Amino acid sequence: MAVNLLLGLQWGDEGKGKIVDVLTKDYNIIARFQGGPNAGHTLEFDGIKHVLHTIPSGIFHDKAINLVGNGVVIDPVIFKKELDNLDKFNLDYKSKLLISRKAHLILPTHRILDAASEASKGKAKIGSTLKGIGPTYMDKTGRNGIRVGDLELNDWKERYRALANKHEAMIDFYDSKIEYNLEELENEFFEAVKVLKTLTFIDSEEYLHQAQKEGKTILAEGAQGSLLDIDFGTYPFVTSSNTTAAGACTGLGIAPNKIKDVFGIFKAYTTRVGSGPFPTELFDKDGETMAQVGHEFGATTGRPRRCGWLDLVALKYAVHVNGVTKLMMMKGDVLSGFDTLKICTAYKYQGKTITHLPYNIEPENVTPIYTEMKGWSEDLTGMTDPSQLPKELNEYISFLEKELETPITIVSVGPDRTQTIHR
Ligand code: 2SA
Ligand code: MG
Repeated sequence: MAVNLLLGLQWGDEGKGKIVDVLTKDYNIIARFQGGPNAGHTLEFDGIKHVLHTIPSGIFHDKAINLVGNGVVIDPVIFKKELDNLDKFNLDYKSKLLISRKAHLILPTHRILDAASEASKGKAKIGSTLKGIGPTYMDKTGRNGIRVGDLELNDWKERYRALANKHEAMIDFYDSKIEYNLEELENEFFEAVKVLKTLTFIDSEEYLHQAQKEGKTILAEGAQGSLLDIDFGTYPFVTSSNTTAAGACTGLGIAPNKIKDVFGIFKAYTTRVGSGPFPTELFDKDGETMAQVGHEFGATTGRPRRCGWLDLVALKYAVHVNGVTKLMMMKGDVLSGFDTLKICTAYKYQGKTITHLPYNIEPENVTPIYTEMKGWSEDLTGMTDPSQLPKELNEYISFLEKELETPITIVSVGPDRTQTIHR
C-alpha cells in the first residue's frame, strides 16, 4: 500500500542505485520520477558492475516492475544502449519494464543545444553532462516537447521535424561553432525509437493508482541529488528537474498523502561533479585520498568528482526539504585510515556563525566551521553486522543522527550488494 521515496541528499552519486537494488526485494514496483540519462546509477553484485542511466535500479530482480515515470526525460539512443547491455546478461526485461506516455523525449538537437548553451557560457558553464537534459525540460515547460505517447500518433515524425527545425535555428543563434552531422544522429535516433516502441507504454499515473489500491508496494527512485534541485539546489549550478521529494509527486502522479517513508541517501563525505559552489571542498591530500579510495569518477561522463568533508549544514537542509524519515550512509569504508575526520556544522557568513544554508554559498561568502572527530583504521569492507563497526564510526554515526534528528538505518561498507549493514 505504501509508497516510499529514495533520494540523494547531496550533489548526486550518493549510491542510490545500490540501495534501490538492495531494497527491491521488498517492493512490487520501482519507479524513476525525474532526470534522464545524465544519471549514472551503479550496482554491483556477483562480481559484475552495472551502470544504469534511465532504467530503474530494480531491473535485475525477477519480479519487480520497473517504471520510467512521466517526470523522466528519455533519450531513445541511450535507452537502446542500456537495453543492449541487459541483453548481454540475458535479462528478460520486456515484461517488467514500463514507460509513461507522458515522459518527454530527448532529441538529437536537444543534445546539440545543450553543448551550444554550455559553450556560450564560457567560464560560467554549469558542467552539464551534455545529455540534452536542460533543453528537453525547457521544451517541456515551454510546451513544445515531444512525449513518448506521441510516438503512437501517425504524425509524430512531422512534429519531430518541426521541432528539430526550430532547434537548428536556435543552434545557429548560439553561433557556438559546434560541428555535428544531424543526418547521422537522426538515423541513430529513428533506429532507437523503433526499439523503444517495442516496449510497453502506459498511462503510468493510473497504473500507479490501481497498484496502490491493490496494496502493491512502490519505491520511487530519485536521480541526482537535492542540492542539484532546480528550485532548492545551488542555482544555476543545478539540473533541470525537481530532485527533491515533491518531484516524486509530479514525476509519477502520486499524491503527497500516499507517501510513507522518505529514504535519504548520503555519503560519509561529500562529492560534486560539474561546476558550482562546494563549501567543504578539499584541494589537499585528504581530498585526493577520498577521490582515489572512493573511485570518484562520474558514472556517465567519467569526469573526476570534487571531494570534501561532510557538510551538515547542507545535509540538514536536504533532510528538511525532503522530510527524510530514514537516513542511509554510504562509503563509510572510504574514510578508514583518516586520523581525524572533520564535519562542517556551521558556516561563517557575513561575520556571523550560521547553521542554515544561506542564499549564496559561493566561497567568498561562506567559510565552513568544523567539528573534529577521531577516525578509525579498521577495514570495514568485510563487515556484515553492526556489532562489528569500530567505536569511532559508531560515534560518527551517533553524532550525525543527533544533529539530523533522524535515524541512520543502513551503513554501506562497499559497492557490492552484500556490503550493506542494516541497523
Ligand atoms: P545536467 O547534465 O544538465 O543535468 O547537469 C547539470 C548539473 O547536474 C550535475 N549532474 C550530476 N551530478 C552528479 N552525478 C550525476 N550523474 C553522473 C554520475 C554524472 C557524470 O552518476 O556520475 O557521470 O558526470 C549528474 N547528472 C547531472 C552536473 O554535473 C551539473 O553540475
Ligand atoms: Mg551517479
